Amino acid sequence: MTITITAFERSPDGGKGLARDTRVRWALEEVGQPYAVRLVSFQAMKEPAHLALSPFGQIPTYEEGGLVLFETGSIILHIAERHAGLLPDDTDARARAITWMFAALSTVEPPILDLSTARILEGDKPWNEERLPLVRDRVRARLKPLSARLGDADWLDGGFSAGDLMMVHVLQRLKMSGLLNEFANLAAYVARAEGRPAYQRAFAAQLAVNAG
Ligand code: GTB
Repeated sequence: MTITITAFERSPDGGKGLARDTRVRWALEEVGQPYAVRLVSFQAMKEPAHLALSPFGQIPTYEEGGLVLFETGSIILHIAERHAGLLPDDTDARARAITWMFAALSTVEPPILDLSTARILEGDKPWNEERLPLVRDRVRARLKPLSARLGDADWLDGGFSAGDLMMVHVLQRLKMSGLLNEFANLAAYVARAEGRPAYQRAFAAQLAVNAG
């Protein structure tokens, strides 16, 4: 059955791979599933046809036969559960990998999003200079234990999993901030994941849409 995802017609990052369709493209590449992409404009995302797929008017969405999903956590879990390559066979190891997906989305990503908001949307506010260091410290408060847990391992729990995919895509958003480089093993972890052929294919596919 054909898989169709949606992505920005033109991503605000100009093809750095930070928009969330990249993590879904990456998951599909890891499991070797072909997919089609429907590009949507910011205006079309808020119109009824897209709102029927994504109640919040966001990308990415995922369609497969009669199934429609939104939320990258759900989409990637769906992909990982149906195709080999992103979750271990052992049930306990599988549960731990899924736990890392949730950790990425509900514990690590929120302060990183706060930092993006503080830098991009609130940069001109008179209180921003005072607030920014506090927001950066809240990101560090997540990176420090993550770095300690990863230690010198390649991946968070055994082999590469959907948990690593999600965590790496969340961490990539920190590159411009300099915070990732404060934790050498996390910077190396992100670079290691970016070296995966599946990531390279996903990155190139989104760049082909957004470059130029
Ligand atoms: N929780 C949802 C999920 O994980 O699927 C969040 C989805 C989401 O935030 N989608 C964004 C969106 O559609 C695009 S990815 N925004 C439009 C809207 O809400 O109206 C977020 C994103 C956008 C741009 C960059 N960038 O340019 O660097 C990075 C990330």
